[in-house]
Amino acid sequence: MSKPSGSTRTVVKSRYALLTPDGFVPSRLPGWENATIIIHISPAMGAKFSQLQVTFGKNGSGEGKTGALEYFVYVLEGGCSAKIGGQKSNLTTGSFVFIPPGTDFHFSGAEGNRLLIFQKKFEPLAGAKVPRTIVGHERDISGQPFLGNQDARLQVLLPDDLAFDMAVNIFTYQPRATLPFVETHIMEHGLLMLKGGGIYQLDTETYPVQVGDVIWMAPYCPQWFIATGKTPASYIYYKDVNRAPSCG
Ligand code: UGY
Ligand code: MN
Repeated sequence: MSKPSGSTRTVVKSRYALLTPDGFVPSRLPGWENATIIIHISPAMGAKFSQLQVTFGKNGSGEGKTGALEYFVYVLEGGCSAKIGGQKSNLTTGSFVFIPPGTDFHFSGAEGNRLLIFQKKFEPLAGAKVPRTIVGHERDISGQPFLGNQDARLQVLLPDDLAFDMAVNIFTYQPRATLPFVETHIMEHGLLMLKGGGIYQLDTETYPVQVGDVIWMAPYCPQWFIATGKTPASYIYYKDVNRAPSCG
């Protein structure tokens, strides 16, 4: 008799993970009230950053201080009010906020509104100022052809400035467009599929991916993507950038 086992597309390996919504289990976090929090990626799996998804319930809110961390908050769905270091903003789907270390924050949203948050320990750069709070919207950032490919476009949400040690980009692929080569690099990634679907190659394996799926790629995890649906595919992803490797 074959051994009984549950069914999921989730795979967790030492150098990458594909996490699918069927397996998500909520956590409660201090400072967040009436909100369901899924911790997608964290140092517990070997990453050097965290990726979280927040879904507000009725009168949902979240507040705290970033401390040694920097946060990148992206509005996945719905409106949201933010107060960052005393500055108030109204956010809509596609808005984003970069919150520097040592900054007070407060978010509130209507029931069902969703946020994606990347958190990383900020590594200062000698001689450079600590980046300030940024509030922006993806619609104001044009997609540039990736390595000359008009069908694979990258929106770079944070400034290309050495003072920043994280990048967050949205990559949009027309049907059949691909990453041009199998990338293998020191930077790690946290990724959420926003639209469409495709096949992700992680190390030597390939996996079908769809909206809501999460991928963690450790440094040097070979990676490649092809959009396989009839409509464009897009994903938002985090990347650590602009700092020399630590040599012990
Ligand atoms: O920025 C990147 O490394 C990006 N091209 N990687 C990816 O989409 N997996
Ligand atoms: Mn990459």
